[in-house]
Amino acid sequence: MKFVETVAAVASPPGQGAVAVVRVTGPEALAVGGRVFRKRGVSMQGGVHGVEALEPRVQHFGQIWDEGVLVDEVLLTVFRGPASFTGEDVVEIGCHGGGLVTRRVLEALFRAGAGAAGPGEFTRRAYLNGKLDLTQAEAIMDVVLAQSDLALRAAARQLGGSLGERVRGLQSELLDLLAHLEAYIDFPEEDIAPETGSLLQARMARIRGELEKLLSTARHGRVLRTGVRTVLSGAPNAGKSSLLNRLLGYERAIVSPVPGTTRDTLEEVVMLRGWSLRLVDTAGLREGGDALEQMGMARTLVQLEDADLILQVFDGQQPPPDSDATPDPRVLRVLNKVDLGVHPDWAVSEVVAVSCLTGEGMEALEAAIAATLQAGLGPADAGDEVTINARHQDCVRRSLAFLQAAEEALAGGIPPEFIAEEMRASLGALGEVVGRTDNEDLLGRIFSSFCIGK
Ligand SMILES: Nc1nc2c(ncn2[C@@H]2O[C@H](COP(=O)(O)OP(=O)(O)OP(=O)(O)O)[C@@H](O)[C@H]2O)c(=O)[nH]1
Ligand SMILES: [Mg+2]
Repeated sequence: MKFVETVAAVASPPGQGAVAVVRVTGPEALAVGGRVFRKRGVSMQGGVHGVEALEPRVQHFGQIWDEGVLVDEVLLTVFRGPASFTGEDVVEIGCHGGGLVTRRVLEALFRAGAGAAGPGEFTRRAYLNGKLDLTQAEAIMDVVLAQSDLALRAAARQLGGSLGERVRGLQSELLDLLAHLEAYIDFPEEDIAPETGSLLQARMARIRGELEKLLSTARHGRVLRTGVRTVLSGAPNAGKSSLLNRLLGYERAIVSPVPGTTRDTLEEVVMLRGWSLRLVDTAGLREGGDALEQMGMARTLVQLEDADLILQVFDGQQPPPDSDATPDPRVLRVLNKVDLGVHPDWAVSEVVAVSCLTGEGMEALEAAIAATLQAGLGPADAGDEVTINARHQDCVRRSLAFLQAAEEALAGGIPPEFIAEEMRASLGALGEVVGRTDNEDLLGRIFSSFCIGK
């Protein structure tokens, strides 16, 4: 894939800093760089050759000039394609990190022939030039946006290609299976390795299991990317807002002895034992209440549906509620106001007892939250575990559905060409995860493993 245009953009964030980075990529990158850069101790007549001749992957100290005016002293690095991030020739300029000076360097590059790069264009070029697969391209954004150590570690692993490898492994197994099926279709009379239907079935089931495993990481993936949706629920006045404030460490929500204080939901993010929690304070649920409170309660119910974790807050002075609905693994029961004493009907072993007033029990609550998350989402820092995002989830779901259809077709004695059709669709959907599906690949495999030319 060749891009005609050479483009430039500022790669560092806006605002002031010690340094900023301006990047140029494309076939003319070295020429463009050469028009604005003067290496220290080398005369200006160098021009294009001045940068062309520079040793790549080494920082060179020099100056940026624009229309005869000195703009800044910079460090310039040349990367020659394909050994660069984008796969094209790249020039990176580290200039001083001011808004104006950075803009001037960029303008100098524009005047020297570069166009403006679109959003994500460097990564897009890297992907289209085969430097990254789609999961790695996505991981770059995950690394940038990571809010917790765990999220960062997961993103870094994905950037390293862990998810891509796993998907390619499954693609390869599917291709193998497909190749066997194709051989049945094309040469039914040929004496190919007698794969029995049940053997094929077993291999399909194994791949299906792997796809299901991959799919099950979606929830953890979402939690890592956007935080654990943690909803504080409970009767009015139980102390939900007080607990939110305690966990945050400052008075964010209004707390009052009037039941029905919280009307609208309120969200804040807090880090807790490596997990990023998106805490949602809600309006307490009760019968009645005015119209506003009713609207608040409706919002509470929506929040409860989407929750990853529910901190159900009770007032320890009140007796436990009679009936308990079917236990929900997302729920952690928190008995609040223990400083005022606890009603004798509470089985204190089944709740985490705290006081939002004194802070008593907060350590135990944090430990219980971490343990609940661990139980529901698997170990937070699961070794080389991959986690998929919403897009991958969609692809894997479709892939799985086609594979299941193939399994059913096989079990139902449907002719192999129909089974192969489903398999190909399954493979296609899976391929969308990494962004490449390769028909050449399939052909190559059929030819090599079945010696068709003989
Ligand atoms: N003694 C004592 N009082 C508490 C504790 N936690 C909360 N309170 C008090 O209980 C009352 C209600 O607290 P809130 O945090 O507003 O309760 P809420 O669950 O958010 O109530 P709504 O928003 O009305 O649903 C306030 O007067 C708090 O000061 C506690 O641990 N001990
Ligand atoms: Mg409240």
